[in-house]
Amino acid sequence: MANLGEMFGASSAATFFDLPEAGWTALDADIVLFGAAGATPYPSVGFYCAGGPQAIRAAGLAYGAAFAHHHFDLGGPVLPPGVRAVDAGDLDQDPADPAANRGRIRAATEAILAAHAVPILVGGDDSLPIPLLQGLAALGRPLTILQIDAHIDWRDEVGGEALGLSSTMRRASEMAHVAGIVQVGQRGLGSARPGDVVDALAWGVTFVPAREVATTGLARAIAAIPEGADVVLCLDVDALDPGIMPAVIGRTAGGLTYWQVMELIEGVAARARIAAFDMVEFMPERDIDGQGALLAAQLLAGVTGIIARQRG
Ligand SMILES: [Mn+2]
Repeated sequence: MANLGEMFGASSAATFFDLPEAGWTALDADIVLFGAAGATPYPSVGFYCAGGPQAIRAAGLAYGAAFAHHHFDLGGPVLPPGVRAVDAGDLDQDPADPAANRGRIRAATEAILAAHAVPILVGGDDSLPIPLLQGLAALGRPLTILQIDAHIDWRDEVGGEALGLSSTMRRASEMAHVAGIVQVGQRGLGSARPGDVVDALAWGVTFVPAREVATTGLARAIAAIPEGADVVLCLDVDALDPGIMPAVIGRTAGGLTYWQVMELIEGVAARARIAAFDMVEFMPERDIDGQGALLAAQLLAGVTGIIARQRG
């Protein structure tokens, strides 16, 4: 079947946007994208987002051939002249060995920081950011997290597992190098109990629910990020409205639009430095006609472009 990528001359979907492949030794780039099928799965669901990185690479095929074209959402090419981005491939994750999975994500993050590049991790489920954030301790600077998600992920444990996808922000709050957390996009019912919200507020989280974004806008969320901070962007794609992002395990109406996510991240990038970005919870089996994968690829390209502009 003909597609846009073929029209522009794309050949394969081996890497994100047909970017150069990179190995883990001698990384030489400004931005390093990599994938992971999972980290710390709950036994009930396993690696349910394992196919995410490959589905998003395949959807990014159209962008690959057009990557040097003018991107109207960025006002120029995704990568300004001289800024290099590479795809280091997927880590070799095993659902039966979560400790080793976390170790590989930490080591990959540290290798990217050692190369003075910005890590972009594509999942995989929302347990991935825990070892990513642990690895980011190597930056040696306090971090502010901007979590964009329908859920707050402040459960202390689920079924005895403290490092799974519902505990990500609580574990982050316990890390000495995490100075602040801003969470945007909450709505409906999720795993959070009333006590989890109390704990998060007591810690100092700023919550900006999806309803506020829809009715009042993004100003309070952007202003909650300290000027000059080092920010980790943690994007769970279920933050987006399921009408445009159906490829998630639990669809909840009332989510964010493409422009709300882009303008939030642009607004943050105008006042702070993006230290890392993760995009998680893309579940190919729930996609509809590839629509969610295209949106995920479009957002990945857009945020890569925003980060690239800080490196140019
Ligand atoms: Mn979520």
